[in-house]
Amino acid sequence: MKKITFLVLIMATWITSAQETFTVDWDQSVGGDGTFTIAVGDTVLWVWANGNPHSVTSTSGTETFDSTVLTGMGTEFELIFNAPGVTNYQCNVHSNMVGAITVEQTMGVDEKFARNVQVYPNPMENELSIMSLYQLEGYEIFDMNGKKVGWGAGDGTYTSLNVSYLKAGVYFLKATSVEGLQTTKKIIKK
Ligand SMILES: [Cu+2]
Repeated sequence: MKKITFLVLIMATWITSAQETFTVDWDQSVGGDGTFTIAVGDTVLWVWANGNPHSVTSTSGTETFDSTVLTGMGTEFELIFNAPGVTNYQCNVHSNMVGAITVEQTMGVDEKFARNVQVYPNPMENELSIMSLYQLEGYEIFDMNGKKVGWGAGDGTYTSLNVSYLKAGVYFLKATSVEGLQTTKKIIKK
């Protein structure tokens, strides 16, 4: 009986530690990229990143929520996603601030990192943006032959880089999180 209790405790601890909180800087620069994939039990925390009025309002899907329109830099709206499914949401003030939260039953941390690194525009011209749900430590760019042709430090969850020096072609961008998680995305220079 004691052994079983102990096991249940370990399981409970493990499940708890797998749950994470992700912070989204919520302002007009988000554009259409407030889109993430998380696991059941994870929390999304939207933080007003400028002094304009914003809302976090569901429009369709699994969950229904509305922060109402709030004003004030640093204002927070937090939600725990406990059901698998997809929920679309928007800011009721700025029609370009939209996103979707996909909630999976279970997801390993490596997969969660990989699925939440977005690079755009792709194909790119002179600038490339990397958006990540995790804080980025840095990035590296490799050409088709595996030669490293660019690298730099990450800038939190939103990193913007100048890629004007790259010739037209196919490249691979390797992103590394502060925790050491890595993922590689194919990028194309026009
Ligand atoms: Cu807004």
